[in-house]
Amino acid sequence: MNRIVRAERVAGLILALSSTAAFAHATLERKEASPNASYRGVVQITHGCNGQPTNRVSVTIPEGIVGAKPMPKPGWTVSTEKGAYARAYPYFHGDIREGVKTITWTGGSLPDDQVDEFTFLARVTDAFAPGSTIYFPIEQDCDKGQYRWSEIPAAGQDAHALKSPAPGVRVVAAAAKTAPAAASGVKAGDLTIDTPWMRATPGGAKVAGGYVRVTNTGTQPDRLTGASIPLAARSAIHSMSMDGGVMRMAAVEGGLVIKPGETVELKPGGLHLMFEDLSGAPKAGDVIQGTLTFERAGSVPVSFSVAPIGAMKPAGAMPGPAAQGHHDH
Ligand SMILES: [Cu+2]
Repeated sequence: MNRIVRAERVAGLILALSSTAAFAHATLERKEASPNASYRGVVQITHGCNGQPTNRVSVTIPEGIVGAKPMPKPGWTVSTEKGAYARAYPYFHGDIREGVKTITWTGGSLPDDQVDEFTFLARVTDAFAPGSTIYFPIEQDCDKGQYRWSEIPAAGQDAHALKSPAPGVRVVAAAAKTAPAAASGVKAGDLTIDTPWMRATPGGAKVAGGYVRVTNTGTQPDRLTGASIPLAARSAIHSMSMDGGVMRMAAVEGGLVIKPGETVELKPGGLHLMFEDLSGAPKAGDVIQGTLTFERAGSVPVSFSVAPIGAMKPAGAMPGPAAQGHHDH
C-alpha cells in the first residue's frame, strides 16, 4: 500500500516537474515558411531534462520538406538518416525523390542552465499550402531522462493543450512576407505577380473585370487557372478580340499559360479576369483580398486594389488615356 502511495507521489512530482519544464519546449526560431522556398530551421534547446545536461538532439524532417542538410556543430557529431519520399517533388531543375529524413546531433553536453541552437537547411515544397502548419518532431535526450517533442495537434485542437508539442512552422504565401503593398511584385514560387487590380462597378452590375501582370522567372511553364474574391460567386479568364469592329470576349479554356521567361498582362481591352455573379459592388479605393490559382505555384493570396469605374490603370498608377469606346469591364 505504502509503496503504491509513494509511486503516486513520485508520478505526481514528475508531472509537476515536466509541466514546469513545459514552459520551455524545444522550439524553432523561425516560425514562418513559404512554399517553394528554403527554410532555415534553428532548433532551440533552452533547458535540460530536470537539471540533467542534454546530450542528443534529433529532428524529424516531415514529408514535403526536401533537400534537408544539417549544419555541423563543434563538439557534436552530426548524422543523418535518408529515405525515399512518398512522391517526387520539383526541386530546382529536376525532381527529388529521396533525402534526409532525420538529423541527429550527439556527443555534446549542454548544461541545463545554458541554451544552444541546432541548425539545418531544407526546402518547403508546395505540398504545404499557405495557412497550413509544418511540424518538426524533436527528440531531446539527456544523461538521465528525455523529452519527445512530437505531439501534433489534431484538427481544431490548440497546440498549447499538448504536453510535449512538436514545434510548428506556419506556412504563409511568399507574398505575405515580402510585399506589404500591392506596389511591388509578389513572389509565388517562380512567378512574380504585379499589381492586381480591378474596376469599381456601377451598383447592380453582375460582373467586374480584374487585372494583373504575371511573370514566370522559372524554367517550366505555369498556368493561371482561376481567381476568386469573396464578392463573386464565380470567375473566368477571358480574352478579348476585335471582330468586324466589335469587341468580343471568349473564355480561355484550360487556363492561361505563362511560359518560362514570359510576362502575361491582363488589362482592360485584353485578357482579363471576369468576376461573375457579384453579391456587392467593389468601390474605388477598396482593397479586396482574393486569390489567384496556378497549376504549379498553387493558390496565391493577392490584394486587388479597386480603381474607379472605367479606369484604364490601377489606382495610384500614372493616369492613362481616358477610357474610350472599349468594352466596359
Ligand atoms: Cu469578360
